[in-house]
Amino acid sequence: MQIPGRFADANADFDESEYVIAGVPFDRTTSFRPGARFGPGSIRQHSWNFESYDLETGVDLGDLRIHDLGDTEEFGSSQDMVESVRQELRRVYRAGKIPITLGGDHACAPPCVEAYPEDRSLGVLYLDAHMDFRSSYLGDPRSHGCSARRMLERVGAENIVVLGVRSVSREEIEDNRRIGMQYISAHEVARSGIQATVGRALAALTTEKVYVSLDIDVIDPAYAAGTGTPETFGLTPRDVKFALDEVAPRLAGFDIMEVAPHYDQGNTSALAARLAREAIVRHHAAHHRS
Ligand SMILES: [Mn+2]
Repeated sequence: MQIPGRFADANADFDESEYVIAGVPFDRTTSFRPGARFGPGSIRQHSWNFESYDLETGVDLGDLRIHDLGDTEEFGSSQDMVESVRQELRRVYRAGKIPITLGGDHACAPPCVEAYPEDRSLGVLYLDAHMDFRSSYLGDPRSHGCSARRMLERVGAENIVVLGVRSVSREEIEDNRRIGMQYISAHEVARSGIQATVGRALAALTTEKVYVSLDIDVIDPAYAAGTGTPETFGLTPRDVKFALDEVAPRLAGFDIMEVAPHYDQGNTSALAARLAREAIVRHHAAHHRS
């Protein structure tokens, strides 16, 4: 079988679509091992592994209006990438659609939030092993080590919660004593359970709409080794599924970043594809009850 280049079940054209897939094959700010630029293609390829019918909701992805924009153009600097992603996603939000962006390193995520209409408030659920709270990293304020900080500057400290973090520098923690970004560590998730911690995170986000940024490394490398900066003591795929299921009714947009497919046998790409489908199905089920 020849696997098509688009995301599975993305059969709608842009104008009629409700969900829009976009790939950002950019990984030039990767700090450890590279390869996330191959994430969008691999996630798309693995999306064809799954049935279009969803057991839990009864939703059939084949009935939904999903469009695949393809990849944003190849970029030079991180600033070029930021401009290009913003421009692409502004069009998606303006048309009232939900973008699902496939990275790319985590530097590709802040422009997805920055593109959201300025006159509307937005919460962010940031799922990541790392705090990504440096004001600048290796001379680049658009590095993937700064992504939560850039988003916070856009939405306000009260409107972002980091969940699953277990890696942070002293400087980030000290900066955050002053700034006050809310976070729940992976250790706290293990202690208190995913239900309680996701409940707390979503209660803290008081905006109607929530953007979800998923760095695949929030999941333990035992399940998701195909990533650039693996960190042990992570969440399980099921934990992340639970978080997505809970937040989906409020979903404004979603991204999956840092899938670097060459470090495993496709497991991480398949997981990412399945989680993208989960978010779509759950959002649809919450808003189109039959
Ligand atoms: Mn990370």
